[in-house]
Amino acid sequence: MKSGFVAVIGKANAGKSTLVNVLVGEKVAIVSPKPQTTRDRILGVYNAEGVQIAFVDTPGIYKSKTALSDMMMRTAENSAKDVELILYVHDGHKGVSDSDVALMKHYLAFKVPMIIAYTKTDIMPEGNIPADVKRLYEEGIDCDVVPVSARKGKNLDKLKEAIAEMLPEGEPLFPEDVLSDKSEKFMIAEIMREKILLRYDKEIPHGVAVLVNTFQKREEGNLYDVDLDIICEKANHKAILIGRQGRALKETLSFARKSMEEFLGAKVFLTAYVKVKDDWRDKANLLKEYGYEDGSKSSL
Ligand SMILES: Nc1nc2c(ncn2[C@@H]2O[C@H](COP(=O)(O)OP(=O)(O)OP(=O)(O)O)[C@@H](O)[C@H]2O)c(=O)[nH]1
Ligand SMILES: [Mg+2]
Repeated sequence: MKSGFVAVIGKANAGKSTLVNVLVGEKVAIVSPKPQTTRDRILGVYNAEGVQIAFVDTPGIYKSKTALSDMMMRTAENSAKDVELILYVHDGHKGVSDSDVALMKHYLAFKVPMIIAYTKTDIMPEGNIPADVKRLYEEGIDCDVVPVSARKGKNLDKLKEAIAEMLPEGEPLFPEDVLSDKSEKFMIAEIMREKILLRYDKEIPHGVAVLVNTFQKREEGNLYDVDLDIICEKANHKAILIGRQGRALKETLSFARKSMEEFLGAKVFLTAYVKVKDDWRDKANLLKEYGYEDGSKSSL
């Protein structure tokens, strides 16, 4: 069979996690309209007759100046090494800029086979696609460009075929029932972070980490107890997160709980506390405590 690791790389907010989720057919990574949503390397496995594709979703490339961002950039960079293929995700509706070309060339220089998924074609004039593809070829970017829409599910079979074709013959890398390398507890923390990314603006969601203290199924009834800390980096962020009379937090927790219940297929009893850890994003010991460490495929 065809099998291999595929690093999913691209600028922040390009649509990498959305694409991985639809390709795998399950939500393995959270998604939001804000850049820097994904902070970890996340495995998502696609299985079909004669093919297994182990997608490695990564944090998007983004210029920012915290130790957390630096670590995220290293994670993306390391994930692109030691894989069978790089799937470079480009947000087609933004056109093609010089920085896109430079980044694509940077990854081509890894000497790993590469395919470009030119995504979000549902929100752009179709006529722009040939011109952009031509520009890429003229720039010397000599690899397959596959226009897709993750949102509308367009051309995904073609993309999977193009990927499978470039993978080597080999044994499956994971048993068929393994879809991700992340635990339910990890996804619970991520769902909380996703709802915070959707609800709050500016630096607030980027300065949040979620630490799950309790994740336990009760012996009776289909019910989980979840207790977590929402860590923010400034006292004024805490006030905004909680909101007047606690309303903002209550609403956000309610959205998160519903989403957790859907994910677990069970009732969730959710309690949460907002805590301040000054500038945790720049403190190595706290980054580690909250689970942010350099990731590469070899740690899968
Ligand atoms: N219209 C449209 N929107 C999309 C598509 N794919 C993703 N999006 C949207 O683009 C935004 C970013 O999507 P993500 O999947 O979180 O992007 P990402 O590349 O993983 O972002 P980071 O994790 O921050 O690097 C979200 O609002 C998605 O709903 C698509 O095919 N069409
Ligand atoms: Mg992402």
